[in-house]
Amino acid sequence: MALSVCNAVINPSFETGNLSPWTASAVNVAKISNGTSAYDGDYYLNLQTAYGNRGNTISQHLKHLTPRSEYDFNVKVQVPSPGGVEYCSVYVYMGKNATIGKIASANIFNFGEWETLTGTYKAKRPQETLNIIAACDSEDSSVTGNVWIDDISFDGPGNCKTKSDE
Ligand SMILES: [Ca+2]
Repeated sequence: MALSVCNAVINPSFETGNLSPWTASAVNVAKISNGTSAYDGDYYLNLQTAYGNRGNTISQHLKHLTPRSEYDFNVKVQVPSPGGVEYCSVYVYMGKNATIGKIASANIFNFGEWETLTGTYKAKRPQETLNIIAACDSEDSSVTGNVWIDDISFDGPGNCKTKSDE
């Protein structure tokens, strides 16, 4: 039997209209928005970055991963408008150590268009935590930015999640 490839992320495009089962690093910084601006479907995540050019993070505990298998990561990101920031960055990593667990990163200098961020990751355990952190850079440390996120995939072999897991 051929192994099927499936997305280990639940609510990958925010089409439930809620953040769950994603969690955010701070209260009220991760808002699900509805509109024609979405890259995929009707909803996307509007993640507000933190003061002082620092980041905010969304995380999801992935299940049913196949250790030692290669996974392909994809996410669509957009900085909708400058709003006083020079650029924003998105950094994706697995687990608690952002250096060891790095999957992908990008600086975003263009505003108002979706960009694709991709990476690969070799699973280490059946369950790992995916983290996506967004930060924006401004000379004014009182400025926060906004990064939109949509259509997240972490595709790998086998052990696809079943409906009962959602
Ligand atoms: Ca969506």
